[in-house]
Amino acid sequence: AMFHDTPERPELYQKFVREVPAWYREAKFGIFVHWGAYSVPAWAEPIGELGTIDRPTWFKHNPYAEWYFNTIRIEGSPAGERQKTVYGGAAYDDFLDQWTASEWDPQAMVDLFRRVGAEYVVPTTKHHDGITLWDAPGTGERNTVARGPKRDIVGEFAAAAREAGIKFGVYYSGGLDWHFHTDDGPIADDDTIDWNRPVDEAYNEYAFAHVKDLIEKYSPEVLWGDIEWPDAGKPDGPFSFARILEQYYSAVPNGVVNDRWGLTHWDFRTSEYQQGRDTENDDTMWENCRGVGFSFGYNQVEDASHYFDGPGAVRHLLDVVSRGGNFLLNVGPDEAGRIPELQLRCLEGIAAWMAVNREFVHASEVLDPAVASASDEPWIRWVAKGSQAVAFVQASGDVTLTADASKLNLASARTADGTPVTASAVDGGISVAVPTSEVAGPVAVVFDLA
Ligand code: FUL
Repeated sequence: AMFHDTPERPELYQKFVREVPAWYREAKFGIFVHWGAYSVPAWAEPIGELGTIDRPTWFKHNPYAEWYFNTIRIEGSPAGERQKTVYGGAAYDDFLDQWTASEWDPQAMVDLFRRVGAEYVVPTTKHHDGITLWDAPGTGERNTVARGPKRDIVGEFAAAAREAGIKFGVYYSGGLDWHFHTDDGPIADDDTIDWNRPVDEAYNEYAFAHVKDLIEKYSPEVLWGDIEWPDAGKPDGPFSFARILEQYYSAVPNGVVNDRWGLTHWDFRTSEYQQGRDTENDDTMWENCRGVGFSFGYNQVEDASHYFDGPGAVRHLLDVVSRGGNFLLNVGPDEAGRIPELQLRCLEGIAAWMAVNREFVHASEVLDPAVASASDEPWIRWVAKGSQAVAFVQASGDVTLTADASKLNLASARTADGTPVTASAVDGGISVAVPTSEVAGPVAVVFDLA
């Protein structure tokens, strides 16, 4: 395989470059889960998508509910005001004890994700608040086994994923840990010195022990790091990230690693909402992530106007897949472990669509642009699946597809269930009579390649 990554990896990490395992390239769709003490207040201002808001405004009015512990410490922030009026200015860690997980059924949750069409699930194991969702070494009582839920949430997710037959990954925030290092105040802008992240040897050994433990206990197929790896762990040494990678790939040969471990190693790049979208053009595999709304952690302020509905989420998935990426859609459960109504409605919409169309998403590939191309009016995205070209069309009636009619077998045109579709060559493409679909969302029009 050819790798033309920008940027160039340091020498120490070059030996880890390898072909991305097929299961991950073919997966196309995964579910992210952000669940934490922040799911108790579950509060943020839904101001918009990451990458579309100026940074000081972003931090002070942060739409990410999982950033609550940071946002409440920003002078004059509405979240800070709310923490005073609703919770009497109580310490953030009180939310750990109020987090019950009382209704959480991990198997039912993961079975739903499987039905939605996800091939992998990636729960947070430690977010920026530093609370671990398993009994992590060195955390004392500040984890979900000793306090709050009193459960090994990571272990229960791993077991449920294996039972459901989908892959299991772990999100781990190595870059930010506001418990380990909070003295310098909150992050209020990008120039808050490198986000005050802990970089020293002691923190590195602490984080190293965590990731080592996650690998040994749960053999995750995805290592999804966030923000950075502590600087002290980047050069070679007994607690370096290189040692973690050696351990990881020998324990989990088909595992994959994302690109948020600083300038070290990655199997795939990441974009988030509108941020980092230039990585989507790399020659490397990439994955876009976002919430159903504007937050990863559950935000009770959001309503239907902020959320994807089922067809909206499906179109986002197809847009990503048609360009060669995977889509990691986040779910934010409430403190009891239920999926809030509007998120559930979105997931059920995706599940209904997938029941008809999944075979054209899973293991599909980017279609040669000489065959056909996408459009927004009407909304059309293409993929290749084996010897077929598939147009996903969000419209019904006579629609013109931008395509080279000589490269497709027009007589073969059909819907997902095999019903014939009338197709004829016209100026600039192919005119097709798209039937009304029984499920909400784009209709698949399938052609054999000529
Ligand atoms: C970001 C984090 O800051 C967000 O809270 C979220 O976890 C997202 C997936 O990554 O960098």
